Amino acid sequence: MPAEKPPQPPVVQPPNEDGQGAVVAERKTARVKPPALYQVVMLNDDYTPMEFVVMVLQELFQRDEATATQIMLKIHHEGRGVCGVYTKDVAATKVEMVLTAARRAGHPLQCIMEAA
Ligand code: TYC
Repeated sequence: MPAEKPPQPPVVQPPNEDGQGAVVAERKTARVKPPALYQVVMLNDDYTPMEFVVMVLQELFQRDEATATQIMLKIHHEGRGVCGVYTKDVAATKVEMVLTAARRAGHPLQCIMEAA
């Protein structure tokens, strides 16, 4: 990633003698970029039980049961599906938590993150 430019000081002209008429020029460019976003994507396999996937979507991605079931069925039919979109660190933590829960339960469930 290229080095970020140092923050620019505001362009401020001090007020006149009488304290009136200060001029503040607005910056042409915004100083902070919105954070990059990543989607957490779950992949289909033939062995992980549907109920386990629905449970993971409810507990780790705060989906209600109907939405979790819809997402699970989309993955089941299309091979992959988006569980949620997060900043980089949050997405990485979600992936790790899914994989940890799946391995503990003995399921081969796969989960990845990719730039949104
Ligand atoms: N295909 C699995 C089954 O038939 C269910 C499943 C859905 C597995 C989504 C993984 O990410 C997944 N039991």
